[in-house]
Amino acid sequence: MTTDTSTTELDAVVVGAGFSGMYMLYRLRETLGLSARVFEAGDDVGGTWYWNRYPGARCDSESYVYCFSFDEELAQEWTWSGKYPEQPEILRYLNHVADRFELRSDIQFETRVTAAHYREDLNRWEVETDQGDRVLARYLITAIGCLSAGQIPNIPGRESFEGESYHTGAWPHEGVDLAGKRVGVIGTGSSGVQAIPVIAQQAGQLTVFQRTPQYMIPARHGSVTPEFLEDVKGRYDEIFEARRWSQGGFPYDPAERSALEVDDEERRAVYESAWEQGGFRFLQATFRDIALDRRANDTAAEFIRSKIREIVDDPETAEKLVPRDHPFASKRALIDTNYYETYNRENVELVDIRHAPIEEITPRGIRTRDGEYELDIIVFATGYDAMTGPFNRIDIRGRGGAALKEKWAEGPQAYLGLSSAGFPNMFMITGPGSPSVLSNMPVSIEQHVEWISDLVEHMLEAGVEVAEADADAEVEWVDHVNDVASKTLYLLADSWYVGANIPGKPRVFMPYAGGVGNYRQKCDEVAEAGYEGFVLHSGEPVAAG
Ligand code: N01
Repeated sequence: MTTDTSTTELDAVVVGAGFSGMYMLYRLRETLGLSARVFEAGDDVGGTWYWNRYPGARCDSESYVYCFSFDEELAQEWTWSGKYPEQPEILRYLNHVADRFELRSDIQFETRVTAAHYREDLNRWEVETDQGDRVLARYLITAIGCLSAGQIPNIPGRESFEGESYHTGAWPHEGVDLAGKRVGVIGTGSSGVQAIPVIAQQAGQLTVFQRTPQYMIPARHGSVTPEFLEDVKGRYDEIFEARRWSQGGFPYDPAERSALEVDDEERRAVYESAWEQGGFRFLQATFRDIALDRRANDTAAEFIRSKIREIVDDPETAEKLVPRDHPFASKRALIDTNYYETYNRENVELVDIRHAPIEEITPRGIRTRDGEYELDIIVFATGYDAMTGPFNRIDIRGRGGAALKEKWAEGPQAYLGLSSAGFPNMFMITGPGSPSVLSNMPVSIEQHVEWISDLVEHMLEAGVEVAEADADAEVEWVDHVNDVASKTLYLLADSWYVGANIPGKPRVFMPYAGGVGNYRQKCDEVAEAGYEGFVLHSGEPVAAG
């Protein structure tokens, strides 16, 4: 890249206008008084919640905790209508945030960042977009999400299909008319299990192509009462503080007992109660060792298997739905509404593609080893090239022109998931090696935005030009991330956490499983020790060329 007269100079470029990019902009502008521009590919704010408009899309975190906490008035004035926030409501919330803090004036929409090269001669990032923008900025902050690079499997014949096809993460904004149609859904992860029960109600016939049966916990979705909202709003300080220091970013009382220290009757009663309450409590507030000890996990898994057999009328279909090949929650725990019940409908068929794999997509539908299924619409609920995929879509180059994609070819390398050695002044919100996707996202996002903002403030006050992760500190952190993961059950599943869903992706566990509270403490200690593990350069640019 070269610098010419049309180059804009700014303090910071932020990539993405979801939860993280919006709050980062607010901090850069309002707290630090810096000039910043956010580049956003969509034509409005919202990130994940702008793109994911598939039927049934909503968040698995309860609404009263799936929100910002940085502004008390914002927290008090917003009223959620449901126990879980539905996609349109989250999008309304994020639009409200954009309006309230007048963020749009510094967000450039319909603009995708294509390249960001670090100019060592200037100590600046040179950022290019698909709209021809060229910006020089001191700080480059990625707010690109962990699950924004959609993945459609390369099934032979895909282009030949004569019907309509959609990925859940790029759902048409005007909606899709499913009435009376023969719809096929490939994929039964979080997106699929939310979409399937709703599609079943709308479509003429629904065929679900399932590769791996999953464990699901009922959401018990419903509306929230004014009394409930009044109660939580009155306790928001306490709730938000509990979120910050928790394992997963939820204010639930952590479980203290082992699943193995109680008898069968008591254990079942604990699971029944959590099953009735619904949601992530089943994982986080029943027994402390479900995610850590295989025998403890087996008790939860067996409980869920028994529920599947109770709910699903046809024993053969129930057995196809029963997960056996991985521990509960070693893939992302799934929260559902009438998922298993949906298979009792006359218009729904479950196809086990582990047993009879998809061989091709034909002009008329999907052909598995056992036969052809004729379809009008195919829905790809097939997930994402998670965590590293969004980075790989941008040509990011650091010192010496080194490409981030190449540095991460064997797995992401980042100190605290915030910064990667050789990429000075580039900060990643919820980058790999941080709790991110294992947590209630707004909690992790706020922690990162505030930590980055504090670091930038420190740099400005101390006359530090460049902050960069130290290579040794990075290696140590990545080793720690791997070590913590090895003590969990996550490595026992083929999940997107380990990149197993992307052919050729190295098998590396990408998020940090040590918990939101422990991680926050580590980040705070690093800051208090003068940003230990970072190299801080002062003064003039360090190199020319
Ligand atoms: O994607 P996934 P997702 N042939 O990767 C199957 C977040 N999220 O979009 O398990 C056939 O989980 C794949 O099968 P298998 C959340 O963090 C949150 O559903 O790999 N099938 C699987 O069934 C979540 O974890 C919310 O064997 C193929 C499915 O497609 C993450 O986003 C809502 C296949 C993909 O599941 C991703 O969820 C939605 C192939 N070639 C998403 N390739 C909420 O908070 C993949 N599959 C509610």
